[in-house]
Amino acid sequence: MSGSGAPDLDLDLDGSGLRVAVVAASWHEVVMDGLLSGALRALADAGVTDVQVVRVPGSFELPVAASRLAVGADAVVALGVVIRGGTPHFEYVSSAATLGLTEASVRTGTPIGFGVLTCDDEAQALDRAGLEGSSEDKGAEAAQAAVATILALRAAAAV
Ligand code: DLZ
Repeated sequence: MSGSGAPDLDLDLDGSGLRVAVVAASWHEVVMDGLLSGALRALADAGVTDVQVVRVPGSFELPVAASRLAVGADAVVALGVVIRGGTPHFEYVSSAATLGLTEASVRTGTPIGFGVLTCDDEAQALDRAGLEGSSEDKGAEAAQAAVATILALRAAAAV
């Protein structure tokens, strides 16, 4: 999956007054630092001032934390990095995070921005982490997606 075709969500986002929770895993520290910084920068750029950051051990723990936080927040941003190793663990952790976050979002009705990188190696993850030299900023994109979705739902009077 490539980043080409991604929309410019940051142009007109007005997230003032929103409560946003950011749940971030802790594996792969340098990449996570980039994702978290990108998400916080994007939220600040959108005028979101009520931001709660919760760190969990790994990406497997993201869904339960996002699910709880979704109850008291307008939107949630979930951040993690899963890097393929030599065992099937990658598939289990990646799909648990993906399916769990989808389920949490649909069940609670709270948008959850998906900022979980699933990469073959660390170089791929660094290239998407919003760090100096990265070509993509997936933490920022996930935050913008979460804010854009709750704003779209509010504009449609769906929430
Ligand atoms: C165990 C594990 C492994 C092997 N790799 C990663 C990873 O690349 N990224 C990540 O976020 N978490 C990893 N974990 C930890 C699991 O997500 C989880 O924290 C543990 O299995 C404990 O429940």
